[in-house]
Amino acid sequence: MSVVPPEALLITVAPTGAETSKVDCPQLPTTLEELVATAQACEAAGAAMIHVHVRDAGHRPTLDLGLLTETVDALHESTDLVVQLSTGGSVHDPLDKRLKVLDARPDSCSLTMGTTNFGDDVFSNPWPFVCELYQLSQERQIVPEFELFDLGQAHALTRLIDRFGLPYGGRVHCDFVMGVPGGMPGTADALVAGVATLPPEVTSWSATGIGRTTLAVALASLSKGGHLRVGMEDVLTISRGVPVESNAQLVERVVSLGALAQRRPMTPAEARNLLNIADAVPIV
Ligand code: KMH
Ligand code: ZN
Repeated sequence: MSVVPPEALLITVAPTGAETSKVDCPQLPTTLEELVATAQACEAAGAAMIHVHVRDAGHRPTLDLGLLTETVDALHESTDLVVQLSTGGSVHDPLDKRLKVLDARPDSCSLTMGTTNFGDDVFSNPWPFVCELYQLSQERQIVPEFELFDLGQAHALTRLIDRFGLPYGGRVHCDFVMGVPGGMPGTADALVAGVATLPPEVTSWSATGIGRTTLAVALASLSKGGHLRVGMEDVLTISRGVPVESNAQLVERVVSLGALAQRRPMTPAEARNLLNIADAVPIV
């Protein structure tokens, strides 16, 4: 049982992603210094967890293990945020490199529950890969966040838990990623259907709406008692035609929405309780 009060709202920030270029969006945090500054600003604004994609010196997405480890360490040193590394990477990353992400020892890892058309690309997550990544997260004692891009993936979570048992830590936390061209739409109706499809083992869930679905999904999630993910991985405009200035601006906006719903931001320590993540231990 979670000891976190029900009114607390987990806000996860996804500040960078792997699909937007620095040239198109100079305010995207792509260097370690920019990422740390963003993380600190978002923590101050109310975020409790950070979903991290790393870029190389040319601002390109990378799964370089040295950079991932350096990033996890830097975020642990400079913030209290729960550090979640993306195992999704970019649509071009091979499966074997995505498994290696766990070697960087994050608190949490994303784990997408199936293959999705992703615009003109394919975000590949074949069932054997899902099973291998899940078992690796159990072995390495890393708490997964199950990313659900469509309803079939919510159902696949039942199959995964039936076959391999609960995740490390015993809590089952999901994130609905809605509005990807190729996945489920970013609508209240789809969110309601998704929540109804979750297996009973789920202990918490959040939602994020891509692009113009961001507000509809955030409001629907608050209505259903869910948590929220926001960030420049998911949305680049704050209103029609107006670019997002910073990730903290997006966090501040959902803190305000949460306040209207009488939900206060969860602290990072409460998020660790919710997800049953031990205090970060330094890498030796
Ligand atoms: N970049 C997307 C193809 C994740 O981080 O786990 C996949 C993604 C999901 O962002
Ligand atoms: Zn991601």
